Amino acid sequence: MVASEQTLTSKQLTTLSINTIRTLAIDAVQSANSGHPGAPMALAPVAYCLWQRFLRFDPANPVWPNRDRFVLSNGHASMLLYAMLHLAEVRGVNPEYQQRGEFAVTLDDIKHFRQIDSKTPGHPEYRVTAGVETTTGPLGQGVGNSVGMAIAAQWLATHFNRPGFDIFSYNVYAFCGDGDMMEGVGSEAASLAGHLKLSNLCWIYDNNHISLDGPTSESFSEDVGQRFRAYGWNVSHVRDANDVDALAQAFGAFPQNKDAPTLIIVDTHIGYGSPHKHDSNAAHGEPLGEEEVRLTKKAYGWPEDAKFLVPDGVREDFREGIGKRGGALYEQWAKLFNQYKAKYPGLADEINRMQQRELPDGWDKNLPAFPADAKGLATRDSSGKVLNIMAQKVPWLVGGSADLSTSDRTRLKFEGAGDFQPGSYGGRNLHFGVREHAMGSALNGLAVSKVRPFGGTFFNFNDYMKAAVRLAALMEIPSIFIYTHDSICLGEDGPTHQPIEQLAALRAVPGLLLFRPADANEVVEAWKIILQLRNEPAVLVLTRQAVPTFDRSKYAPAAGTAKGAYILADAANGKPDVVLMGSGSEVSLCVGVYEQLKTEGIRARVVSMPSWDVFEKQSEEYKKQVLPPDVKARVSVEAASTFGWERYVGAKGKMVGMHSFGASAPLKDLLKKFGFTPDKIAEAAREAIRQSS
Ligand SMILES: Cc1ncc(C[n+]2csc(CCOP(=O)(O)OP(=O)(O)O)c2C)c(N)n1
Ligand SMILES: [Mg+2]
Repeated sequence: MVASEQTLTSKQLTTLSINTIRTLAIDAVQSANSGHPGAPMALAPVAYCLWQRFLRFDPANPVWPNRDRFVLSNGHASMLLYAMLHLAEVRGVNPEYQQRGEFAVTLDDIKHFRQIDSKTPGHPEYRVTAGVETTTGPLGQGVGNSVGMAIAAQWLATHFNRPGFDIFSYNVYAFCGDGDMMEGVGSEAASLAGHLKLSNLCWIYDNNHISLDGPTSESFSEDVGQRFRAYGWNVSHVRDANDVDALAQAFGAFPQNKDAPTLIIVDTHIGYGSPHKHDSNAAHGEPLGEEEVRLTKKAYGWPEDAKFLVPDGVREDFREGIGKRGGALYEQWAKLFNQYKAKYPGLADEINRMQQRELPDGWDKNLPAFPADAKGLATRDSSGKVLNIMAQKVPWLVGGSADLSTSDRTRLKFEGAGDFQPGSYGGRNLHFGVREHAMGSALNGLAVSKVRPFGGTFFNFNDYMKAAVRLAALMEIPSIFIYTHDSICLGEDGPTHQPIEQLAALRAVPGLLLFRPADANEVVEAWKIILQLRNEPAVLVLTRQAVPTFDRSKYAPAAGTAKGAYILADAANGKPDVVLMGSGSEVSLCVGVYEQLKTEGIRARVVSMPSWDVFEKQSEEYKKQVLPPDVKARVSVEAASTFGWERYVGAKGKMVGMHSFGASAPLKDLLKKFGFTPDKIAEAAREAIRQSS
């Protein structure tokens, strides 16, 4: 129904705006000849009702720290979000969060849905499009992120709010579908949110009984509402997605619940309005096709030939709704924040630094320098010490473990660190329970909320949360993943717990910075680099067993860690016969062999390589200095898959590494069985020299 603005009742205007969202989605998907129109068509009234009447979001200030967060966890419905961002006239921001006055999503962007370099990629991507709060598409991640966002909101409120100054009071809304409900990470996240009683969290479930393969009755038959009640959620049900008043009632009831998250189950028909809406394939996962586009538009009372039409009155409707309401809310907050700044300058300064991902002054004061020690200590232990010192300087460094904090040393133990639990949302120790995937996803939600998150588990269990680690890299957000028990050297727990290919897998993730420090002082240096990251996630890979602390008066300073790889010990004349290289616990083995070879008159060099990723960023000149091209005799030593070391050892080199899943045994027996002994490594060095000469 398109009529002139003057003649429209408010109900008619609502329908007109909702149908504009729908037809923009239909036209964009048709024009791209790819994408999912069905979910946006069905969810348009739900998004409209939430944004126009409830969402506390100022389109002119999409990075306002106290805005409500909207997450589209069913990211395949991306056109719904793009249509909302366009119609609400949300403004663009650059990576420094400066606003440039332009629109986040123009009509032209919508016409270029899914095209190269557009603001409208196939799935919503954080940092590509202003107003997209997190990257979604891998189902379950968005809802997982939303739990981290809700944790962040509670933590921020408790840390920063003062009487009369509710600086942080925002809610987190996530749209989700059957896929999000079926994915394990969604269930883990829901269970955690229920335990934590995150009453600022509202999921809206698109209950359409269909997923890509067909009706969900083929694969999914539990009572979702009952499941969430059992998790401790408050559950409500809206029987018709087109009943905007019923939706408004459900959204209105959400903030009344003070001690539980809310799930609103909304019954919908995918591809609402299309003539084949009950056909499982129509409007689902593919464009409608020109003929059906016409028929659908006809059913909406739309001009059948109009494309990308935004009828008169629709933009005004959004300006009058979310525009006016959101703008006024922001103005109120800005006034309040000015008074807060005058009264609590220190706290206001913290908020500003967090938004820019800056650190407090003096954040790197009091860092330890570990004295040389042949016995040494486990890098998990030095990391735990450094983390506890740094966390006292950076109040918004918050994190926890997937039930292994006593092992992975992520526990913050200083006075006042506290536990994040219902009723103590200022605590800085998060307890994720045995939920690695939800932990990873929640950490990313915390990171986009500008709280600086870390999370720990055993390295092998990175596999359980890899999808979230990968997304942190894609999103360019500084989540910190701490993994201990980093090799077969963990010992008796055996092959089920011994990581082999994890280093190779994570080194292959673009933009992810992995550090496997060799001793306590490399741990300090790694943490210094990690804490300063703003756009990259980091992985810290740490030992269970003690490793020697090198005598840095004899060997090179640990500051070389900042270059990713550095010459730790060198041939007297700087012209080595052989280069020994490795990371983590195997570097001390290399140093031992270096000393042994010296007594035989063989000049070796030891290169400690805590981070391939950082090393790769160095100049060609530096790289050649560390690994001289004319020295072909090279040996890598790492108690992990050798996959990838070829690039550093070259055709004539040798690789000492793992080719199986390890074994359950005491450390010394494992080292012997798998060849991580000075003799074997020295033998490899001699052979490399022979082969290359
Ligand atoms: C982890 C993951 N697995 C598979 C997919 C592929 N996929 C995209 S949409 C979809 C169907 C999801 O069904 P539902 O959440 O009910 O959304 P609806 O089809 O109802 O819009 C699938 C399987 C995905 N995006 N993410
Ligand atoms: Mg579905």
